[in-house]
Amino acid sequence: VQITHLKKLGEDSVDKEITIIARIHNSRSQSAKLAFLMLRQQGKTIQAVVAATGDAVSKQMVKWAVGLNINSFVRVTGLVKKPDPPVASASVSNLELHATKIYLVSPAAEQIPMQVKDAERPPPATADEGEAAVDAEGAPIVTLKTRLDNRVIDLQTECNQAIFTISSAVEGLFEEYMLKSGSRKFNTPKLLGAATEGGSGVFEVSNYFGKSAFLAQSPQLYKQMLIAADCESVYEIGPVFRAENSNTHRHLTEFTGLDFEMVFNHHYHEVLDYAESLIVFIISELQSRYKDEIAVVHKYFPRAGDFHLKDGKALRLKYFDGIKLLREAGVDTTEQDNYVTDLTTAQEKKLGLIIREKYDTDFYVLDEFPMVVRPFYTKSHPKDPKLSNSYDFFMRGEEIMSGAQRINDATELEASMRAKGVDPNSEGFVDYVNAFRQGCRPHAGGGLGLNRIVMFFLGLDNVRQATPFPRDPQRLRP
Ligand code: ATP
Ligand code: AMO
Repeated sequence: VQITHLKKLGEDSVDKEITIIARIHNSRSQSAKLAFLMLRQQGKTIQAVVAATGDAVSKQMVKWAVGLNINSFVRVTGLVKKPDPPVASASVSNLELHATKIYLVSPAAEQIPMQVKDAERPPPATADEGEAAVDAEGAPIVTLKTRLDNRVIDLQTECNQAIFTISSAVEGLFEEYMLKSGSRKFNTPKLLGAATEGGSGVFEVSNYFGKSAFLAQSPQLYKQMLIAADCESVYEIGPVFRAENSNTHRHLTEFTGLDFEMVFNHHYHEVLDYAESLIVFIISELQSRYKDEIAVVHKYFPRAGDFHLKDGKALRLKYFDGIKLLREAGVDTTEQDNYVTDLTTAQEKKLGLIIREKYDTDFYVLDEFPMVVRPFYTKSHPKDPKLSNSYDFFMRGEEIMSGAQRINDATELEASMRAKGVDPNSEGFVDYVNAFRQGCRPHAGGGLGLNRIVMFFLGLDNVRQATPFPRDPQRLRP
C-alpha cells in the first residue's frame, strides 16, 4: 500500500482512496455505528469518519477504534471527501477521510503525563517555568516547566512543529547566504585546553585523560586563526557553551551559534553591510517562504507575523545615539555616559520600543560601542580610542548578534589582552596570538544566537520555546 502524507493532500485528492500513518489526536463516538477520530501528523489535524454503514467497517471496528488510546499511531485507509460544513476543529478543515481500514501501528500508553491538547492551550502570561495555574475559565494551564519536562510530547504540538520548521529554515538560510557569497564552513574544536574568551564562565571537563579540558564559549579564536590561515571568509554552525548562572528568558547554557568571519578591503563596514544583508535575507525569506508556519505560531504567540523590517534594511545608529534616545525618554543613562556598563536588558528593551515608535522598525544595529564593554580582540575606533569598531544587532529590542573588527596585529593584541587582564603567553592564548605574527589581513565578523533569532522573530516569550531540548542552570534533562 502506498502511504501518503497529510501535507500532500489537496482539493485534487477528493474522492481518491489514500492511506496515512498518523496519531489519534482525539476521538469521540456518536453512536454504536459512528465515530470520529481526529488524526494528527506533524501538528496538522484531519478528521476521519469511521462509520459502520457499508461492508467495509463493522460495529466492532467502530468500538475498537474509539477505544484506542489517545496519541497512538494508526494506519488509516479511506476515501478523501469534502465535508460540508468544513470541520472547524481540524487544521485541515476542507477535507476529511472516510475510513475503510484502520490498523494500530504503535500504541501510546494510557496515561501519558501531559497530552498534546493540554500543551496546545495558550501559555501562561508569565513565561517563567512556574507552578501549575488555571486560566480564566478555570482550566488547568500546563506550565512551561511541565511542557519542557515532557518535551517529546510537547514538541508534537502544531505550534512547536511550526517553530522548529522555522528554526531549521533560519539555519538553512544562514548557510545558503554564506555559501552563495563564497564562504566556507568549518567545524572548530569544542574541547579546549584552557578557558578562553573570558567574560562569561566556562565549563570544565574534569576527566580529559588526567587533565582538565574546557568547553568552547565561542569559536572566536579559531575563526580568526582561520582568517590568519588565508581562509578569507569562514562560517560555523555549532554548539556554544556558557557557564553563566543566568536564569533569564533569553540565556541558555548551551545554544547554537551561527558564526562568521571575513577579511575586508577598506573598512569594517563592508562586513557590517554583509551581516545586515544576511539578516535581511533570513527575515525576508522567512516571511515569503514560511507564511503558513508563521500563521500557525501566530495563533499561540500573537506577535508572530508582525515583525517589522522597514524598507527592507536595518536602522543603523551609533551606540551613543541610542543612549541619547534613552536619555531623551527620561531613562537614567549615567553609567553608560560614564563608560561604566553596557546597556542593561531593561534599557535595550526600552530602546526597542522607542525605535519601533519613532522609526517604525523591529530591526536595528548599534555601532561603535565603547571599548570597555567589548572583549579584548576588538579593534578600537581609529579616531577615538574610547570607542570601538564593533556592533550589536537587535530584533524587537533584544540582542541577536554581536560582532566587530578584530585586532590583526600581534603586538597590539598582546597589549589589549594585558589591559583586560588576559595573559597572552598562557596556554590557551599563545597559539592564537602567534597566528598573527606572520601578518593577517584586517578582518571582522560576528556571532548570532540561532535560538534568539527564532525567539525574537516570532515574538516568543522565552528562548527555551525556541530550543528543542534546552539547557539552563536548572535543566540538564530531557
Ligand atoms: P546578552 O548581552 O544578550 O545578555 P551576554 O552573554 O553578553 O548576552 P551579559 O551581557 O552578561 O550577557 O548580560 C546581559 C543581560 O542579561 C544583563 O543586563 C542582565 O539583565 C541579564 N543577565 C545576565 N546574567 C543574569 C543573571 N544571573 N540573572 C539575571 N539576569 C542576568
Ligand atoms: P556574544 O557573547 O555576544 O558574542 O554572543 C553572540 C550571540 O550569541 C547569543 N547568545 C546567547 N544565546 C542564548 N543563551 C546565551 N547565554 C547567549 N549568550 C549569547 C546572542 C549573542 O548576540 N565572539 C562573539 C561574537 C563575535 O564577535 O563574532 C560572541 O560570542 O544572540
